[in-house]
Amino acid sequence: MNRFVDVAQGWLATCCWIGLTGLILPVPESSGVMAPKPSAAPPSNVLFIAIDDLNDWVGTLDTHPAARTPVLDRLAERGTTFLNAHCQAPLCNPSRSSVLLGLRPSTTGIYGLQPAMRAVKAWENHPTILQWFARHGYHTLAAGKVDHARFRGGSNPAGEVHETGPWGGPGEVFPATKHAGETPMGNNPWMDWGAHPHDETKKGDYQVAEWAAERLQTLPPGQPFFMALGFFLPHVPTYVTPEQLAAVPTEGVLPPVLADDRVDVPDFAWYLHWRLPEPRLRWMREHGQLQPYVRAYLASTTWIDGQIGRVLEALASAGFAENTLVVVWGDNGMHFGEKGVTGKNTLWERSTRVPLLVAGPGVARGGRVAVPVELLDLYPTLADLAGLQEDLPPLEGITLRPQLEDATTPRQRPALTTANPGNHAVRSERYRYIRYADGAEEFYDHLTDPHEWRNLAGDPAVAALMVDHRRWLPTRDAPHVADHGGRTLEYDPDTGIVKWEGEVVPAGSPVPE
Ligand SMILES: [Ca+2]
Repeated sequence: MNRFVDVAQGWLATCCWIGLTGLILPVPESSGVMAPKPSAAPPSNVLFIAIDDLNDWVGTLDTHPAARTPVLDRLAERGTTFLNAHCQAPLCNPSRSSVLLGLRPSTTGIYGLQPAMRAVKAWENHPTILQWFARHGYHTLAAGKVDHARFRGGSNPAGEVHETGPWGGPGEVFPATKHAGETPMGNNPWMDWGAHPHDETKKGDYQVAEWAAERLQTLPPGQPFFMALGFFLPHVPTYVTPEQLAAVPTEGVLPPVLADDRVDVPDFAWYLHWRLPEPRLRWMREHGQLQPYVRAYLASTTWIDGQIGRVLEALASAGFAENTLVVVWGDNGMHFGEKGVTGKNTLWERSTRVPLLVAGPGVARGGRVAVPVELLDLYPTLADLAGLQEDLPPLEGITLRPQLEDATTPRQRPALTTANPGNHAVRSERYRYIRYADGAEEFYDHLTDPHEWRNLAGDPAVAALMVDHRRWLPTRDAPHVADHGGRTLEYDPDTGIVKWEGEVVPAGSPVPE
C-alpha cells in the first residue's frame, strides 16, 4: 500500500497551510493604524463570542478551500487575526473553564466534561472574566454556551452574570431518525449530521442571536457592557437545510489524510480518545459518512457566520460599532479523519488550533499574528484593553495587547495544550512537541510537515530542539479534581494502570471503534 495513497483524496495546495508554517505573513498596509487608545475614550464595551467546536476552517485562515465565513473575514479586515492560536484543552468544559478563569487545566485540575468549574471548591470564588468586568462597573450578559455548564454548579449562579439569555444548543430541529444511522461507541443521539427542511428560528443559535440583537437595542444607557455569546454549531448535530448543504461543494472537501499516519505515533495517544461518541475514520469511510459529515460542518459554520453577522449588524445599528471590542474564538479544534479519528481530544494541531479574532478600540486593522498565543491570554488581554489590569486575580495568560497593536511583536513563550493530567503539547512558532503521561513523545516541524505526518522524536537532529520545548511543560500537573468524569483519563506511572472515565482499561485491550 502506498503510504501516500490517501493524500490525493485531500486537496493539494500546501500553500493553503502557510499560516501554520511559522512564516511571517505579509501584513496589509493598514496594519498598525491605531484606533484611539481606550484610556482616552469612554470604556470600551466587549462582545465576546465563543463558537463550539469550530476548528481553523475559517475563510480568513485559508486552511480549507471550501470554508465560507464572510462575516468573520470582514471582522478580520477591521481587526487582528491570530494565525497560531491554541486552546488549553481539546474539549469544551476544560477549555472554557480555562478561558473564563484565566487558569490552565494543569492548575485547576479540571480536565473532563465534569465537574463544572464552580463545583470545585478551590475555584468557587475565583472571578471569571465576566465578574472582573462586572466589578468594574460593566453590565454583564451571557447567552448560549459560554461556560460549559451555563454557569450552574456553584453556590451562587445568580452572581455569575447580571443577565442570562436563551441556553442555545441544537434546538428543535431533530429529524425522526438519524441521518448517519446507528453510530458506534454508544449511538449518541447527537452524533449526527445532514440536511432536512427545518425552521431555522427553532435553532438555539438563532434564538441566541435574536436575544443578543434585541438586548443591544435596550441596554442600560451610560453603562459599559460585556456581552458573552456561546454559539453551539458547528458542534454536532450539524443539521442544515438542503439549500445550505447545496452551497457546499461535493468535491475537494476532504482534508488530506495519510493512510498509516499512526505508525510513528505512540500507542498511548489512543488513550486520550479511547472511547468516544465520535466514529473513527474507518467507520466513516465504510458507511460513506465522512464527506456528508464534512459538508454539514462547513454548511453549519457558514450559517453560524450569518448569525454572528446578525449580532454585529445589531451592534452597529445600536451605535456600538466604534466603541466595542469584538472577540471571536473557538473552544477547540476538530479532526475529520486525520490520524484515523474524528472529533477532538487529541494533542495534535487539528484539535488545538482555533480561530481567534479581535477587533475594536486599540486593535490594529488587518493585523495577522504568526506567533503562538493561547485562549488563556484573553482574560488579561481584555482587562488590559479596557484599562482594568490593576490588581488582577492570579492569571496564567499574558496580555496580547502588544500583538494587537503591532502584529509583528515577538512573544517569549509557546502555546500549551493539556489533555488530562500529564499529557501536554507545546506549540512554538514552527514546531509541535507532545509529551504523554507515560513519557512517550512526538515532535513535528510545521515548516516542512504542516500535516504532522512525520514524528521526528528520536531523531538526533531535533534533540536540542526537543530539550528547548520540554522546558515549557507546566511545573504543576494538578491531579483530577473530585467527581471528575466525561473523557477523563487516569494513568498511574507506578503500576501502568490506565483508567478511562473511571474504568480500568486492561492491558492489551483493542482500541474501541
Ligand atoms: Ca467544544
